Amino acid sequence: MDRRNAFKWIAGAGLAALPAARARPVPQEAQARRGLPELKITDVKTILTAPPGLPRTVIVKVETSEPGLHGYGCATFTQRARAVVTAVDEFLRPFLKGKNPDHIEDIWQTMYVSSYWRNGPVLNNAMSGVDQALWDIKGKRANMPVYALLGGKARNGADVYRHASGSTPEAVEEMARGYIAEGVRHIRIQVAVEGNANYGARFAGNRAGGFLDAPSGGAHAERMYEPTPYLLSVPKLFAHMRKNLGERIELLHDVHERIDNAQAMWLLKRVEEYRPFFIEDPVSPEQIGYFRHMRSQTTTAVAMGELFNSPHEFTGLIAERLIDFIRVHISQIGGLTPARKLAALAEWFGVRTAWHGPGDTSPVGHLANIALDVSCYNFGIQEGRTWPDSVQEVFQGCPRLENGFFFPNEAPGWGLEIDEELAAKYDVDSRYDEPFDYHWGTTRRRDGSIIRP
Ligand code: GCO
Ligand code: MG
Repeated sequence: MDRRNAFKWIAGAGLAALPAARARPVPQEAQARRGLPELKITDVKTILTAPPGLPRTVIVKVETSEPGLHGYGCATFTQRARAVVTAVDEFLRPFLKGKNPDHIEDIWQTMYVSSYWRNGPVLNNAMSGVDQALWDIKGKRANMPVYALLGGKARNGADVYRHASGSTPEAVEEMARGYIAEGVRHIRIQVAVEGNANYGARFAGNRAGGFLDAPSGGAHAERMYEPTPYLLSVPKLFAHMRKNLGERIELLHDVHERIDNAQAMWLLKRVEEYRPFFIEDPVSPEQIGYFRHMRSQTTTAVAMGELFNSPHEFTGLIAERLIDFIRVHISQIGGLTPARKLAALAEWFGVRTAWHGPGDTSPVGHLANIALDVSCYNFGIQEGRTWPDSVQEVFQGCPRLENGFFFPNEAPGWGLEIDEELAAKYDVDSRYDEPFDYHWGTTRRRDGSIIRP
């Protein structure tokens, strides 16, 4: 057989073999063999609530064909909560009804590409709500907490950092000492600057950020921010805290991307001597190309990523080892399914996790953070908080914070139940005078130009 004929023969044989191979169906996972009934998703609902202590909060509830078996997931994109509700109620609900909730990976992949355009915050949060609810269901079905499904505990609890802020370094110190007395070992420090609406601390009417006050309104009117006074205040704050708290406490700081690249570099170098645990979001996501330069200039550890939506934003930073902590907001990237992959990717490159855990992450979202914290070897730190009774009555099973550690619930799934009637009583309209949080992007420089964000 010459070469051309041999090729024809191989190609022919291949073609002949194909129809038979195609005709054989790939066997579906046989649930029955494991003694489990085949499940169906019967409904997908949203719970939009704002009990005092939480901003506009969106939870997805997935119900199944097994009576009483349901799951909850965090879909809280508080600034645009109602857009997420619409995406879940009007798109995902009909899309998912009848699907088998056991196939979490397949459902995630299907949701991910089903709009063709992807990686936006609204759809990602909607997907997260469903995804986390499916993990909750899976855990209940397996009679295990979610962390156990992820491989079990690699540590007993997750070290937490708390926020200390104030109008002077002394006030920040006092607040920090309160947390230290409770056993906390990691403190994020933010100090206000008079006349400057910088992030994380207030000074006599100068507010920063968006959702914190409710009802919103007039208080947002004037917010002026200049980078230089802020910049100069940070090393002084670190110096004060190190001098007074010593070396046993870890200190963190969030820049919140309000400065330019050169200022960020100056700051990272200037605070090196105080050994920050990390400096967060030194530049905006638009400037991720700058991390290579920062890396070559400073030993200060950098955390980045709460604003990331897409793998295109973080895979390069991790693979090039340009950041120390990945600080993604789990619902913002689409839920637990992509987050556990991100954690695994980061592990191989020595990047540690510091999942975003602010006030606008629901207790369900915090439980998802903690499930990863305790089960992933490359855990770094968890942003933590506690919840007032008004929240704990709605979200029964909020994570326990003790001695500076967050602990997962031991009950199956997330180990959390929601009082839906009570949730409905804390309706968003009665707490807020506007349907959305419009107050990000309202901080301006002296000359009137907008500050990011
Ligand atoms: C942090 C944050 C948050 C965000 C908030 C935006 O905790 O590190 O930067 O407080 O500002 O989540 O909605
Ligand atoms: Mg932050």
